[in-house]
Amino acid sequence: MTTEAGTFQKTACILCSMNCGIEVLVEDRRLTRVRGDRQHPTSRGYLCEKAQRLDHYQNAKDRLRTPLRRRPDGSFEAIDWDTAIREIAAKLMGIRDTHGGASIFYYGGGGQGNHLCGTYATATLATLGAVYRSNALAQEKTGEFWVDGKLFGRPRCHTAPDFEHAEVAVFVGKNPWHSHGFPRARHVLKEIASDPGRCLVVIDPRRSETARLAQYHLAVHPGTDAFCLAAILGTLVQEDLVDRRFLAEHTNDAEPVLEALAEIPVADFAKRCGVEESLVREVARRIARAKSVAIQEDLGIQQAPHSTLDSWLEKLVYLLVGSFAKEGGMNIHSRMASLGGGSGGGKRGSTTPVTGARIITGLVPCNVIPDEILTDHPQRLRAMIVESANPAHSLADSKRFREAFAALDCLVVIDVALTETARLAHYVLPTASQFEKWEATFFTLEFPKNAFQLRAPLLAPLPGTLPESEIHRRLVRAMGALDSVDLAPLAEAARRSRGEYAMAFMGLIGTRPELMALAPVILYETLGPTLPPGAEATAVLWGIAQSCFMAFPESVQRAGFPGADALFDAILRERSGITFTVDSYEETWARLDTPDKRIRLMIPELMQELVGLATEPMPSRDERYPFILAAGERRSSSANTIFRDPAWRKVDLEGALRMSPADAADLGVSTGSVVRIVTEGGSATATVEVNDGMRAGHVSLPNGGGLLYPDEAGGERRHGTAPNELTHHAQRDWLAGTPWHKHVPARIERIELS
Ligand SMILES: Nc1nc2c(c(=O)[nH]1)N[C@H]1C(S)=C(S)[C@@H](COP(=O)(O)OP(=O)(O)OC[C@H]3O[C@@H](n4cnc5c(=O)[nH]c(N)nc54)[C@H](O)[C@@H]3O)O[C@H]1N2
Ligand SMILES: Nc1nc2c(c(=O)[nH]1)N[C@H]1C(S)=C(S)[C@@H](COP(=O)(O)OP(=O)(O)OC[C@H]3O[C@@H](n4cnc5c(=O)[nH]c(N)nc54)[C@H](O)[C@@H]3O)O[C@H]1N2
Ligand code: SF4
Ligand SMILES: [Mo]
Repeated sequence: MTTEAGTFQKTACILCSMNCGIEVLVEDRRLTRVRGDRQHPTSRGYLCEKAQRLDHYQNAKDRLRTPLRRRPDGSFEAIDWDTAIREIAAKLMGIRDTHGGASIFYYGGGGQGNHLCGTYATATLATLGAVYRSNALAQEKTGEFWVDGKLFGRPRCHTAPDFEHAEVAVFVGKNPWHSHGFPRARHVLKEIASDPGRCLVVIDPRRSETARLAQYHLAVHPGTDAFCLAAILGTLVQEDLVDRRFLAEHTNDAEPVLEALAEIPVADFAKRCGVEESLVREVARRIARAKSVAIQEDLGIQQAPHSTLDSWLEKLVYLLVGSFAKEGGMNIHSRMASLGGGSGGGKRGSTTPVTGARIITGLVPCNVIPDEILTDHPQRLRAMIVESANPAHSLADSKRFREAFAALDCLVVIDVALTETARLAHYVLPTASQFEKWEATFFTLEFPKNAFQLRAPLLAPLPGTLPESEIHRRLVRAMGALDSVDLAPLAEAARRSRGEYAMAFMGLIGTRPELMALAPVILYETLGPTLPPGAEATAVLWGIAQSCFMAFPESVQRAGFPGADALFDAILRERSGITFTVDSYEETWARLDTPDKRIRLMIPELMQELVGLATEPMPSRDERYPFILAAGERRSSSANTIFRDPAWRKVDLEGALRMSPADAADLGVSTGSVVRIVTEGGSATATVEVNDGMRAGHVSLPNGGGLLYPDEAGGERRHGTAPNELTHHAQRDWLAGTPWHKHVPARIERIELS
């Protein structure tokens, strides 16, 4: 759209999983104006304040402009692309040939705004025979995915909360006012809060921005959600508020679950979690009375003790009242492509080779990665490719990750910036930014309408950088994976017609099924040239459109696409994105993946933990660490590590440690005081903010702080506190291995300024 000021181009915000549609004015390679795109199918013009700051990502001072190679003394030297690709290919093939492809680990594959790199990486991994991979999901969502798998048949039976229509909306360890997590979050929250017939329930130790809007705020003691959720469930069962008809018609194994819940000592559990029993009961009754309830859990429980158990209990709340497969409730959504990890085609067990940790949705638990490296076990990991992630900063226990990375024979990092992880690499490959290439995410998590947006580049790649699709193509070629394959007939078929191409492609895979794992590169090289100039990287979406259509034919047809090619054409054409599936609420039943299409209410692996709550000893007060630190809160001034330039922040410039007025008085500190935080994992300094939303004994640091950034004087400086200098890799869930970032025992020491 053109205005007097110039041309606005459509793309999306890359700062959180909502990927709100935006229109951007680009002037002299700067993103000078950003506004919401009203035509975007889910955000419909909605934005939060952070999107205005996207130029700090695009034009950061520490953008990489050339491949780098580490010298023996640890410094970097610039090398050209051909050298980089040749050397990396040779090095990784050498490791593969000596130790096997399983010793090469892949971490990342996309952040909040970019998932195409992970798609192309599968070809590189297949060539190397790599089988183990992970990403940030394995330090937050894998426990929940595992529970979905138990209840609904498969982890990919992931549910969407229908807050737009829910009578009661419940947030457990989730602060959507800042973190979003569903479309147009602030509008929807305000709408519910202002409607006397509806209500918001928030379970959070902190009076968060969402809790301030809520009718019911259950301010639990940190880490006691299992007691709170069990008390709500106990009330539902003991006051006979469950939907017996729903349970009889749609679930198996309800009896043992109901029996266990009938035994929950509600009063004791309410006391244990620090919430009035009457409030717990009132909330349970309100939920039971509602026509519909939708619930969202997030990091406040996923990164705290009992996290996988909490996910089960959270889901039991809506299942016991039958708020499933209906408007305003929980429904199983479609997807454009899966978010979990595949393998590179090699064989992989269900546990990791060194520590035997459970692999969920193909992802190795992040907390065990150092243990899989720092050992003399013959199957240890020896090389790593890190792409679009900053694990040396974002995973628990940065110190241990630095040790582990130093022990690798080869670490390759593909990023836009010189991150904390890139600094430890043997090779760093600079990639074009998300506004300089075709991009998309597979955060397709909505129901009953689900949307997907393919974004076109707003500007040309920064000189010296390449899109990841081209990086992986070059790596695969350098490793010779396609040397024996004649792709000319495929390219020829693509020039003739899409139909002939499909036949030729299937023919090739039919005779050589092992080539399926290289499909992204094959599509890029053969279908790519027939697409708009420079859009080769979108060729992989032709394959993805085929599998999406095969998985959800009727839903895609209801969205107006008679076949996969019509879907692909619309993806390529529509700059604001498309609604690719349309469903009725009944569809949720069809998506259940249990043999009898019934929900399996009982999860035997978690039953003992549930029953054990009643006799769990009270945590003894550890005088060394009297506080619980939530390390990584989402604020208006946090955006993972996507913004590295500290100048993007308007408030909370150094990422304050929030603390209750009572604790501040005890410690003799006030807003602006500098303190030392000491934990089992390490120590760090922070600036205090006295905040009346905090409970006594609970302190909170923002997510994403402590990044190094160039300063005016030509040096660099660390801004804020890096939360994972304080976390410890051993503090994790026994089942899913997810970390307890939100529950770090800590001591706060006043720093006397001399
Ligand atoms: N502004 C902003 N938004 C973001 C991001 C960002 O960096 N900045 N990151 C995005 C990403 S990657 C994610 S995963 C989401 C995460 O989104 P959220 O999970 O909503 O974010 P957090 O603030 O980490 O944690 C949510 C809440 O958990 C509470 N909490 C702490 N301990 C406990 C506890 O023991 N029990 C309970 N019940 N609650 C507890 C905290 O007080 C906090 O209010 O946000 C996304 N959105
Ligand atoms: N203590 C503590 N730790 C946490 C959390 C917490 O709450 N507390 N939150 C956790 C959560 S939920 C998450 S999701 C993780 C997030 O942590 P990570 O998964 O490490 O990811 P991001 O911080 O989102 O960083 C994304 C990386 O991608 C790079 N990048 C940006 N654009 C591109 C591109 O186009 N291509 C490539 N190749 N790279 C690009 C950025 O420079 C950055 O290095 O952090 C986790 N860490
Ligand atoms: S909610 Fe805010 S940060 Fe998230 S995508 Fe939308 S504008 Fe960006
Ligand atoms: Mo996340």
